[in-house]
Amino acid sequence: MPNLSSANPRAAFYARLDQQSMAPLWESLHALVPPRPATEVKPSVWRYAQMRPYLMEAGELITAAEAERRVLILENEGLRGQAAVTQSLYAGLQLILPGEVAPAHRHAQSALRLVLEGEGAYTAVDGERIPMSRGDFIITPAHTWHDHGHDGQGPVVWLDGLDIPLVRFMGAGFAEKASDSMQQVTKPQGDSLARYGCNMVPVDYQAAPETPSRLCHFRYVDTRAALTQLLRSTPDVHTGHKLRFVNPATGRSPMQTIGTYVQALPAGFSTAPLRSTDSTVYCCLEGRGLARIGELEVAFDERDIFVVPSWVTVQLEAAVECVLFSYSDRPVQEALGLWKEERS
Ligand code: 1HN
Repeated sequence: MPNLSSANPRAAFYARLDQQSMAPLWESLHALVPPRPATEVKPSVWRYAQMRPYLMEAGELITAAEAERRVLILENEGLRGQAAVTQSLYAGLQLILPGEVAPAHRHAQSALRLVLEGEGAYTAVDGERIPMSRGDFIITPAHTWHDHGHDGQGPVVWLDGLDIPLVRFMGAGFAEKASDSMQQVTKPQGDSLARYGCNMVPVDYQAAPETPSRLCHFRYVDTRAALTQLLRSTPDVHTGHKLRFVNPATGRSPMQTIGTYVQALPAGFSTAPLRSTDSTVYCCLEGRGLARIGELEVAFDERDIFVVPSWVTVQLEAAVECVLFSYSDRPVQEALGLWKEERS
């Protein structure tokens, strides 16, 4: 490797190159094309019990309307200041209190909301109010109008997952506020679930492969019923009982940029070591256990969130029966021919 301190003519040359906004590739070639993924993302965990008081404090300091979205961002320690939980994805905890409205807007970024606590809130997506129950997962695909409200009692908290770093990287972000803070309700509650979420679609509906899902509500009652049934069969050695959510009209990911998954692990079950190129955000919906993420051992409990970076080996141990939700950029990597995994 060229050494700057012992090669002054080179150092002087580099300084002159720098003035021209140029740089010598040979100084960074191996870092640019590492032999294996070398991500800045760090294995990490956010414990719900620790985060919740801060969220409630935010609830006393600012209204949802003033904040537009009252969210505490979960920043990966390897990516501080970038609003990034992995290199491509964002995570945050959002709080809405009774009577509040988070005003209608839309943007190029796609979002998911995984409901962690409380009842009675809703997300309105393209004119339909979707009620939020614990464990439900609601999506607002790119450019769909959405607002949140809360007609019930007590705080409601959810995990927001967005593709903010990815869209920023692409320089493709647009956003727009609606003139009215709440969308006109144009569809009865349950409409999209009936049309797109019951093994049927409207008779003349044809979805192109890249079409985002018209089903935006993935109810935990349905997810849990499927997992309860699967728990009667033999789990996969590496993943337990793991399913991916789909756009029922295409069989593809509900959003093109964010893949969403759920897995059940029987009590006492340990998964065999696995690594993949998609850094993944996990949220424990039920149970508790231990995640071995590379060198780090993370004890997780209900509602805790942890990150497994790209190409870092993960092993999950369920102390009791567990349900884990997760999201990653796997569909993007697959579309680009980049995704790889290794099972040992
Ligand atoms: C957003 O629109 C929401 O709609 C949540 O609830 C978090 C973070 C960054 C940009 C837009 C929401 C967001 C966001």
